[in-house]
Amino acid sequence: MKVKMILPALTEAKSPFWRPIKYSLFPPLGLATLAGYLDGSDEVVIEDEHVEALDLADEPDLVAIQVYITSAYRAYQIADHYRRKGAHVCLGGIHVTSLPSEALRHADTIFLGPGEDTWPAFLRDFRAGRPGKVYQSRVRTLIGQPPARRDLIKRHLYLVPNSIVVSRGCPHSCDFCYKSSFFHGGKSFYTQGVDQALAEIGSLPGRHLYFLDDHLFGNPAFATELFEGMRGMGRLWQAGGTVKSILAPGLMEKAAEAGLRSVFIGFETLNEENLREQHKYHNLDRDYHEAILRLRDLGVMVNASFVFGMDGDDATVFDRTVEWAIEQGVETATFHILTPYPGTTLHKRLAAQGRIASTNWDLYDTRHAVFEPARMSANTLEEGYWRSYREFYRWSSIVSAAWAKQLWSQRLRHIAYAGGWKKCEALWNLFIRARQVGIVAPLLETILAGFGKQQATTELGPVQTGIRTTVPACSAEEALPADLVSSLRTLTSEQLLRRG
Ligand code: B12
Ligand code: SF4
Repeated sequence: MKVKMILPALTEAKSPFWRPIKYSLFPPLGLATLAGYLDGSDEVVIEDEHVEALDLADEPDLVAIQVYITSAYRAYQIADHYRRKGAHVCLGGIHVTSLPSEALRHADTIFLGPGEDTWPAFLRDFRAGRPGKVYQSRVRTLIGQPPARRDLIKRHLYLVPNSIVVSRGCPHSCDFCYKSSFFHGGKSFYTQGVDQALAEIGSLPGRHLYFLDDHLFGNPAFATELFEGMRGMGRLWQAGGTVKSILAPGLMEKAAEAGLRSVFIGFETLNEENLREQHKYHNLDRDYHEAILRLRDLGVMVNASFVFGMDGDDATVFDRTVEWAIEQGVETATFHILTPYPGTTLHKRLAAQGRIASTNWDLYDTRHAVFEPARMSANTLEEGYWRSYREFYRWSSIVSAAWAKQLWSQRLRHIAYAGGWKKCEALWNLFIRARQVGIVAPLLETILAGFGKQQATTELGPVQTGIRTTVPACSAEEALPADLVSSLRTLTSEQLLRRG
């Protein structure tokens, strides 16, 4: 059987003029995971429109398309095309799960929720000549799943080919998050077995890994065992977590020892009223400042994530948030406009209040105000969002934030991180258009490894002291080039993760 798997791209990712690096970061891991369930005799290809032109002239028997909200229209166009050609078209992913009736108009079969149980069930039915119309995931487990078909991924087209997911979902339920709607009907947080996860990590080439888990630290027992197993593997990695998990005693120390280099943290807002409104209770009464200092002491960088437009926000929120992040010496920040994804609690609330202003899914990219904010206009929200990025990444802000640190080495490193990111966006664009991203990646990896050795030295002392006390200020010159490269890798891959 000829099977074609497609990750369609949103328009911005295909621009002939400007291609943000974020679309060339991670391969389509979800599709590679599903490909693991196909037979050895099946002929399968994965095409990711973010990094390559689709071959629409082929004649597959079965087409599987992953649909995100911002690529939904393109996904439907491709689906219609293949249905006209007589292929059996399957649509799945987050947007399909949110709006099944919309997706059904363009598919022979749709899949709701994660695909580990439904996709193999469908394949059996399809081969038996009786494919169903709708498959709803109910059995949620990663134990014993076949390995993802990473051999189908064109690694050279990605800057971070080693993305990995060892858990699914999250133990929390914030109103704006896709989690509750996507995992509806079954478990909403579960992990692989530790041995299975370590085996997958061990199978990945190079040193750098990016955990795309919603909350890698969400199950502390699992995380602790995983980090203990990773110690000594020589990996350098990045992940996402909550303020609560960062403050949890002992966990970050183990993560840092295992090679953690940066964490994406959902601070979301500095306003308690907002946290309550969004049911983000795990951030309430947490000392954000302490979390940042804790990571700094461990030599782990912070990518602070903020959401603007919650009901407690007025037009002053932007400057206050940016100032706070600068004062805290945060290396990088990711800002988002609150976006009511269909299926979320937030969407239900705003719809009931008649405040949804647009259902053009292309605008649901966290850069547009698609609802009516409570205490400012939509224009003010969008302008404030863009201003926040400009202000945070001004040279004067970068220098001020760097000065929140005590040592010259830390300050210079900070300047290299933030400055490098801004300067190198244009450079990355060139690499992408020349299809050279993969050539750069191993080079970065090599230099990153150099930085890793230096980091390992700091770990000889008490973990808590980290870079702050064990890297002398005069070693800054040595640290800079590798740091800069490390930061490029970190920043580019972190900037727009999750709601970015
Ligand atoms: C990595 C990532 C990215 C990467 C790359 C994505 C990629 N290559 O797949 C980058 C940085 C490019 C990115 C960009 C964006 N992202 Co993003 N991203 C993620 C992240 C963190 C992980 C995705 C992942 O790999 N998951 C792990 C794999 C194994 O699972 P999976 O892909 O979901 O696949 C499983 C199921 O969905 C299902 N499935 C999927 N497709 C199909 C198809 C069939 C036929 C079947 C049977 C099953 C099936 O089966 C798979 C196995 O279980 C998610 C958060 C999350 N946890 O999902 C956000 C997330 C998907 N991103 C999101 C958003 C908003 C964006 C952006 C709009 C951000 C922006 N402002 O630009 C862009 C636009 C993306 C686009 N092309 O349209 C939202 C999506 C919201 C929505 N309702 O669609 C999420 C959920 C973050 C959030 N919490 O809000 N993203
Ligand atoms: S926003 Fe983060 S903490 Fe909240 S439910 Fe989603 S993944 Fe979990």
